[in-house]
Amino acid sequence: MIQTVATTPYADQKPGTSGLRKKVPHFQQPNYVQNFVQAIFDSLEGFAGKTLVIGGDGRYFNREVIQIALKMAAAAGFGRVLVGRGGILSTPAASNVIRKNRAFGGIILSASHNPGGPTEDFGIKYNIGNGGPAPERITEAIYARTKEIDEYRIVDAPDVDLDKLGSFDLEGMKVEVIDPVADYAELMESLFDFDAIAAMFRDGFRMSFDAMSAVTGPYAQAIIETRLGAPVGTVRNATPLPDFGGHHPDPNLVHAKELYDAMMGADAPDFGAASDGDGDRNLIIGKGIFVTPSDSLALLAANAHLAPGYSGGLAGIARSMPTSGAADRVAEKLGVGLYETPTGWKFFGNLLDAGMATICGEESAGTGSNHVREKDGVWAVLLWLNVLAARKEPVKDIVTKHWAEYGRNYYARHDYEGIDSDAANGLVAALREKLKALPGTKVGPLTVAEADDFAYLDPVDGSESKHQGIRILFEGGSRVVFRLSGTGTSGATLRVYIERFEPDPAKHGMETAEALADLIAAAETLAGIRERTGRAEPDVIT
Ligand code: VG1
Ligand code: CO
Repeated sequence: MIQTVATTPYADQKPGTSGLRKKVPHFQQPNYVQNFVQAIFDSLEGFAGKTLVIGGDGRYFNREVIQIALKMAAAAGFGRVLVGRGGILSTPAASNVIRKNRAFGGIILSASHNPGGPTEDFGIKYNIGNGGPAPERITEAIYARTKEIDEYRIVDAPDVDLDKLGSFDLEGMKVEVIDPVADYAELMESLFDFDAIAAMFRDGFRMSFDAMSAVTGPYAQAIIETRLGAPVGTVRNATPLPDFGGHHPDPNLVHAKELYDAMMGADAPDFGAASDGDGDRNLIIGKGIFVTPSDSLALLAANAHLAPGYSGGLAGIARSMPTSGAADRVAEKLGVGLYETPTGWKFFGNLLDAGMATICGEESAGTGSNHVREKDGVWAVLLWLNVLAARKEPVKDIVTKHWAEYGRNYYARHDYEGIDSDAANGLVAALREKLKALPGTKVGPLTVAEADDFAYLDPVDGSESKHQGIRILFEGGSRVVFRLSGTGTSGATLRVYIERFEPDPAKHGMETAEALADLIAAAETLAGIRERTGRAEPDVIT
């Protein structure tokens, strides 16, 4: 029986960089979830009788929202929903399920790298039929709809048992509870040389994968331990927990510090990796060397041909604007296109669909390819393993040789979290105002060459996205980028991206902070971070 329930709009359901993210108690307000889910369905056309995919990263509130979404999908007229057992699907696995089953779209429940638990974060996002995040045109339609919604529809039925594989009827809609790992593991096996990687493990190669008590545990165990034969225990924190064990499932040097320390120790394994809450990010650390995500993108692009799935070469490389230019020189050498997009995976979808790019990446530990339409943490780790198995060299040697060949991009991101929103907006507005006057100005030893507010014109569909970050480029190719996060849930987060290109191999051994010191000082001078936000230091440096 379909019930139509009257509701009133919430004013704050604007999707950010990756869906709608709020604190759990915020989502628990009456009809907050129902309004947003109905707004998604109201913004779509032609899905009657078609398939929807639903899954999440297992965080607190996941199961409750899945039941609501299932009952609303049935009321909306979907013919079938595929849902991961236990409500679990990593973001890249969900993308794969959508593509493989030619589903109409999918709803992914996650706040990614943000903490989980009763007072922490939750999120909902919609993915389209290509398996990728909805483009801005759709997220804007959803937001517009949330502002005028006055009713939602839901079937009156008992909850679906999410822990039993199989097919169930939900008021005329078929619900299939599927194994969340099987299809994904099969896809990985089709891309990489599992025999070579397994042989490397048999020869004593040691690895540590930290799943951070988040969604990748079951994926990494099934693939790395079971299929590739790495010793049991290679995957740590492998059970997805609703609160991620109280940790912040963000694979960076701050939140994965234990792994980092282990990798810098005398008895370090050969290779360390971690993933985030929903499994789309990756952290790569070799024995004694952290690989920045921007370098990892460049290295993977340069070596991808060593994996069977990419032996035919790359069509092109895409990176988000704040990501370092390391990949640009790889693209140049390969003679393929390099595309610079705004932050967020949704901007890669068109390039991948059009066959213009094969590998994409972001400085925020996201790397992926045309195998799905999301960034993919486990995929990046497996591609690294494939490269290591083929080259039979330590990570450190591979990285330093890469720098010697292409030059090194020293890179850091400074995050100022939970700052006052007005102060953050004021800082960006002030920078925007002086952009025109900046070229030619001296800031310490540096001279500004160009300054702009990044805008993107999608080469495939002609859509335009403005105000995607303030770029200040200095003579000699260094730069500082300022932008506000679109994924935070309290106050504002200012991200300052700092990059310096160093072609001379004799100067590749510096500490990053030392190499970037002039730029860090220039960022402060130009933006007045301390004065405007009251913060003397960033909260997180990655
Ligand atoms: C951040 C990252 C961005 C990433 C996004 C979603 O966005 O900077 O590169 O695509 O998170 O990743 P923002 O707007 O906070 O800078 V995830 O793993 O949170 O889905
Ligand atoms: Co994520």
